[in-house]
Amino acid sequence: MQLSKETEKLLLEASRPGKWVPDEYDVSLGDIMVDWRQAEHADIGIVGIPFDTAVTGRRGCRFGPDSIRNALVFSDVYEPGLDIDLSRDFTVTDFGNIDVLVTDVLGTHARVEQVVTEIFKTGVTPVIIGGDHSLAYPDVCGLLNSVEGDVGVINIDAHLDVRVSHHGEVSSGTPFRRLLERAEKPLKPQHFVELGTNGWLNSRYYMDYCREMGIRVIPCREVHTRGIAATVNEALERVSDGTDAVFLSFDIDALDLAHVPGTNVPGVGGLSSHQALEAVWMIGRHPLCRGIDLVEVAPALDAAGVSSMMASALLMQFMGATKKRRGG
Ligand SMILES: [Mn+2]
Repeated sequence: MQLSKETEKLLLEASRPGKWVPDEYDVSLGDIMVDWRQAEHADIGIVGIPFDTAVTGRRGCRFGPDSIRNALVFSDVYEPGLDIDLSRDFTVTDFGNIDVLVTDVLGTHARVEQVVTEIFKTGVTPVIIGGDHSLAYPDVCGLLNSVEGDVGVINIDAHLDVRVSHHGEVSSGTPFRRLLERAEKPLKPQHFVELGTNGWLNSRYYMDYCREMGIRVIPCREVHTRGIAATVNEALERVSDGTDAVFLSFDIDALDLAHVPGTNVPGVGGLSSHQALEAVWMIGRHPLCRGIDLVEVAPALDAAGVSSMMASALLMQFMGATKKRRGG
């Protein structure tokens, strides 16, 4: 595969941890990864964005990509419940981490948009590891740049992330408003679903904004009441109606704080691990699904590394779903 020389310069090599248990029958993700420069094609392209400068509260998710990658490479490539084996007829590569500008949010977004656009154009399904949620803006722009028509987005998140701004600044609370109000090729409100909104963590002002725009918000309470399958199916129907591609933005704080303590604002009453895995499995298998970003894992705020392990499991689930989507 080839990226332009300018884009290649924006990618830094990620470190590769070694193997723990050398059981020849145990195949982990690290064993099957290929070098994208040598591969003709890949189904999945991992890319990290070590950037948390747009977080307004507790920072630390700039260390998410390497921590999650560390859990990912040790994950076995087979899941008995799904009966999916990623080591067969499936190619995973790692583009490394994007070379961010630590004190420059918009400059970093421009770099991310450039890299992600090119990755989408190769036909690879990107697995983007954040980093803070401001990055959903350049991630979705990358998809918008690479398809003719409209794009649908499901945001699984405890928060709405449609803030006006913090002092006029771009932040981890503003990405979806920026996409909805962007001058050129905006995200259409009817193609956007917020799922998992929960806790005493959101303002009525922003809920009213979503209602007035015609955005479907499925609060986590409704997910618990109606069930994950019914609510995710509804979300998929909406975001795929009249669009060419679907993107999943997954803020780890959508999970209950009992499952994920390692994030800026952990939420009470959030999704369980099982619900989150099922949601990713359903969305990743949809014929229009083109990629995922998983954001806001802050290892320094974590307990025993469980949040990174959870994030890794969700991304493995997404890869399994991608294999299924591609006929594997
Ligand atoms: Mn968020």
